[in-house]
Amino acid sequence: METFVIGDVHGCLEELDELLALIGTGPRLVFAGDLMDRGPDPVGVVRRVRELGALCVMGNHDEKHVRWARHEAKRRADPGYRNPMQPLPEQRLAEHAALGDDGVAFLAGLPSRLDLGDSWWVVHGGAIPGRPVAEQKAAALLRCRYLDANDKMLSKADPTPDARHWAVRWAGPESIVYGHHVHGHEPRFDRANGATCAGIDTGCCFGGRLTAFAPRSGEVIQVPARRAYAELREAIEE
Ligand SMILES: [Mn+2]
Repeated sequence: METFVIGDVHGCLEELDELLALIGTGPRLVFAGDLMDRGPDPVGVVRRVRELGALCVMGNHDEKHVRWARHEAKRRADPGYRNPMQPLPEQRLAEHAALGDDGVAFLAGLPSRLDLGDSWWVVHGGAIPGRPVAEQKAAALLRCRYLDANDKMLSKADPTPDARHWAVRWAGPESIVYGHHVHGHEPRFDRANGATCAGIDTGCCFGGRLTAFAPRSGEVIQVPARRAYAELREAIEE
């Protein structure tokens, strides 16, 4: 069976439905995470992914809602407890409420990595070179963008002059499909030692495209965004 991995949907339900129609009902579907935030209907996207029975890895935005729910539950149980997170903007708070306990539980159950077989893995963010994907920490799998000159993960979104994107440094043995980082409107492929990194966040919520990629055949299917729902500049900091 062919597998299509779908990049960061970020609430773009109309574009997702258009993409699903192009893929058809045959292939297995795997989502690269970040279903939530930015686009117009994140809760509808979560509902759609669940209806499809599709696999999905956890994105940093999905994880943020899970973390928020845990802190708020503690605060409800103990009025003296202070939620240490930066307050969610009003719109995201409303979307969080609309997710409900059930939606939050679904997001909380998402794995940080998925093994597709044939030495292909799916993660949301990235991986640190020199360590098997199965042994990577969740912090890297969900959030990695740039590495310093010693291949240490940089926590700052703004790269230092010697920073490299992790996929440029990845030399396998596994091949990895990832989202999280918008390289442009086309998927980006970095290849070394027979391993491939396929970056498939093509910025739909920023007015780019929503991308599906089939690792086995290399097929790419894309749908253009109906409009830009968020600004890329502000998003880099998240
Ligand atoms: Mn992300």
